[in-house]
Amino acid sequence: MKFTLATVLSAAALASAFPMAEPEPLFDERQAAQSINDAMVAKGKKYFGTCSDQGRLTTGSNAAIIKANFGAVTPENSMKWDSTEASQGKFTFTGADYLANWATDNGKLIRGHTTVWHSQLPSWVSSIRDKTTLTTVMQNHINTVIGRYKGKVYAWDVVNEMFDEQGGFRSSVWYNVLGQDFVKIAFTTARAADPDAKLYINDYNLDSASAGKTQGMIKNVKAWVAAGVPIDGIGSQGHLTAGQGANAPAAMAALCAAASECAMTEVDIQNGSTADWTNVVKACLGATNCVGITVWGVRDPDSWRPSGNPLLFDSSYKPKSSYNAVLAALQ
Ligand code: 9MR
Repeated sequence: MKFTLATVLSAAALASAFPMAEPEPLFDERQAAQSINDAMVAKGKKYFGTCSDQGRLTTGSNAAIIKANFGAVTPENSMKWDSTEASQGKFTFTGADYLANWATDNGKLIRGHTTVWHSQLPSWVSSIRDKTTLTTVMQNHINTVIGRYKGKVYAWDVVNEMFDEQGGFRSSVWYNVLGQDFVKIAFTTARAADPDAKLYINDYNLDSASAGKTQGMIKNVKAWVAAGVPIDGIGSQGHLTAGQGANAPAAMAALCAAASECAMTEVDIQNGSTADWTNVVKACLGATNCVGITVWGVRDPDSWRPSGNPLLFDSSYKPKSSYNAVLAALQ
């Protein structure tokens, strides 16, 4: 067809009458020069991952980017207690199944997140005051959620964010009602529910080796493991601010020495420099039992804290200098 002014004008009229939805990518475009997951695996690690969920995976270029550049996904919210068991005994797995099926169909590892946490916890759980009831509720939740994905999940964050900033135990329904026994109950139940999954204790602000919280994690994990609690790994979330990358290698060295394996599980860096990102990569490469790094999202505006552009892709889904710094540090 020959384009005349009339055809162009009528196309414009059509477009304004029927505004198009955001176009889906037609093919798995290669958004970045090279996959950071491939580079990570070439270094002997298991994955370079990110978090996602159904809403993101069906929007823009997220799915294409994850397919091409990442090797593992963590459900950002869909496997949490308030998503899976909002009312007692009534389990819903729509979002969780979507994420798990997407990962399986696309050959991505899954980091399950998370079963025992004080946050995103329905009030029917946090108001329980009886030990036996709370134990049964916890066991049933772990059995049902971890059991559903048995054999499909590489690692589970079984217990999340249980320490306070001094390295003591955070006040939560779990600790207040059950004492530190809740850790043993959670991990033994999780082990039985999926014997092949690596079981993690996960926390934030473990970003310097000398911090009280880091030392509390190390001391307690050593004691629990010595007492037979089946903890396989320590997860350091890694929600960092500019400059904090410098402490990451020593922090990971200390944490990784306390468990069979370790990982950086939710990394983002507000106003992170390329040096910060290089140091994060060095932190995992430097610990032989660090199995992988997960960043907490794909694109800056989709981060839980978008100010400070903390991720590896910009609002146009273009890889940033942070992505290229990660790639360079892996080469
Ligand atoms: O990124 C998650 C955000 O979408 C949720 O609103 C928020 C609710 O608590 O949880 C965010 O993810 C958190 C993760 O599950 C645990 N560590 C801290 C993360 C950032 O808050």
